[in-house]
Amino acid sequence: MRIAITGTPGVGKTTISKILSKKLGYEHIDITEIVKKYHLYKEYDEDMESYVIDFNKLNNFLKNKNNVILDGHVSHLLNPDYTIVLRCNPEIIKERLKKRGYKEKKILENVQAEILDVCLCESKGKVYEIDTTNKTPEKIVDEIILAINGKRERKGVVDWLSKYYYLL
Ligand code: DAT
Repeated sequence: MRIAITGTPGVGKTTISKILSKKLGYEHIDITEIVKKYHLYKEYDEDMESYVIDFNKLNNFLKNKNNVILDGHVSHLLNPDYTIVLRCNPEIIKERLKKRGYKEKKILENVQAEILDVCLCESKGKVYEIDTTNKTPEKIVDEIILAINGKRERKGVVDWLSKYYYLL
């Protein structure tokens, strides 16, 4: 079983993945970390201050991995059996990314991606979407475990667009 924990940067993927992997006894794989560590990228994009992932290399690295939590904003593209899409109020994401020291342009791109449901729209197969806003990590993890056990699928739990369209 490969579980993808996806969502816009700042939504809480790593926080949730760490707790979830412990509870399920799965290996936690932080995609951003392994891409850097094992040079699974094509180049560094100075403008976006991020690595351009080489998906051939990344998929090859992951090919024999089983019972894993894939933690990253592209994890839904890595052939998971189940995809959890975390959502969070764009204003909260904005504050978290500011604290992380992201530059304005990168913050805006990510806030807009959250408003436009980018990770959700890209997710295929079994997908379960959760609005994490004002929920504790423990509560979110419990909800994920219930969803996985019940093989639940759900899409369309938030509508940021009608409230935050002016940020686009
Ligand atoms: P991501 O991995 O999606 O980039 P993260 O797990 O690093 O996000 O979380 C970003 C910040 O938000 C970090 O300081 C922890 C905090 N956070 C994450 N989930 C939270 C939650 N459910 N409630 C409150 N704070 C949370």
